[in-house]
Amino acid sequence: MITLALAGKPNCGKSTFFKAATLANVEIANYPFTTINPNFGVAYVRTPCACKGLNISCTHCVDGVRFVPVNLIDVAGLVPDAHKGKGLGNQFLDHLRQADAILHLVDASGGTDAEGNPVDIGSHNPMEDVKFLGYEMTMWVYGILDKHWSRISRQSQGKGSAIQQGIAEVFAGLGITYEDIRDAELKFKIDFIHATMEDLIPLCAEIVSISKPMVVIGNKFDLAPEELRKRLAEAKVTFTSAASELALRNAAAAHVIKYLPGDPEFKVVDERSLSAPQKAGLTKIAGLMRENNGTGVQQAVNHAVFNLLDMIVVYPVEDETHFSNKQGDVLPDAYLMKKGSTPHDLAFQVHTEIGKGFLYAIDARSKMRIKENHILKDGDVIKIVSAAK
Ligand SMILES: Nc1nc2c(ncn2[C@@H]2O[C@H](COP(=O)(O)OP(=O)(O)OP(=O)(O)O)[C@@H](O)[C@H]2O)c(=O)[nH]1
Ligand SMILES: [Mg+2]
Repeated sequence: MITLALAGKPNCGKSTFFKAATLANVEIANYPFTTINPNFGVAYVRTPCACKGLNISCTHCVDGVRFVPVNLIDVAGLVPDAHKGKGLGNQFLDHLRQADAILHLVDASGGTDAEGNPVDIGSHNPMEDVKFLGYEMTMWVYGILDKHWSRISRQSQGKGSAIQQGIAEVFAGLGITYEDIRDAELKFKIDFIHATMEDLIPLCAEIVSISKPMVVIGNKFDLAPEELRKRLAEAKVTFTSAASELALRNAAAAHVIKYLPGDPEFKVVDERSLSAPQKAGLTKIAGLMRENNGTGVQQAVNHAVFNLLDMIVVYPVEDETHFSNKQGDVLPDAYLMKKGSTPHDLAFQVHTEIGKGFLYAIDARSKMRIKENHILKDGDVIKIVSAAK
């Protein structure tokens, strides 16, 4: 399953975002380093369910909206110079090893200083926070490489290719390959035989950018002064109000409103049941959603999965006539797959044995047999025919 991680300075709203996206009960507070141990949970990407276009009814979506699970991790806050031991240091960045992409939250309201302490709204420039995480992650990778460097150089016996191989092995867990290291060598003109650790910093930055695609999100949009919104928007930062999303999800769970994560608006179920403060709170959130086309939380998760990670949603079925499994359950599974995946890749994702025994696939919409190397499209409903039972 895809894993996304929330990272950023303390107090920018990571745990609030996490709680809104997963409805897990985690601690949220207006001071830095509330979270120390990471929180792990399940969030969802939102996609139109394939049943919509097929005119069939399915029990795995809500009014044609399908939610596909992804893992979400909320880690401790990181401050500038964490790699030198500031704040809690950067040890916990190890929790990001398993993340496929990172949602970097900044406090768009300018109400959190460089160390994560609450300050007056607008008194800190969040643009300063946009760049630092990439640098701290680079220095985290650098620290890992530093630990292995003398062994790698010693064992390479002066052979550049052995050094590249050694570095690739250290970062294999991050999905880094020998070719990635060779490309970086050419790109940054690194002489591995004579390189000092300093010379390897651009390589470390490259390892971060290959292995951890990142999107910057301006949270606390609800409090953000116009000027800061403008500056962040110019830097292509998208906005969220995690606190608003959390309020909406709680209100929806209590049946006070009708709202699906990612909806641009919500509907109050019964106006008369609301207290005056509830009404005022919801009115404020409604205004904010009109400005931002929603609270931004679901949009951020979707952006990470569909744009940063280039995923599509594919539905494997066993019975192509009824778009179901053998028990008649319609569209029982929705899989996130990398763009460019083939039916054979899907077969492996369903089960290794199904993949090994793969014979051919059928496009359930057209009922046509499709080639093994056919490229799957978002929303495809596919029957795999495999020699495996
Ligand atoms: N107004 C507003 N407040 C928010 C929003 N998101 C979070 N907060 C508040 O910001 C404070 C910090 O929130 P947390 O979610 O604990 O922040 P964090 O990034 O997890 O902090 P650490 O665990 O200390 O790193 C809390 O008082 C939240 O209620 C938001 O979108 N709008
Ligand atoms: Mg936290």
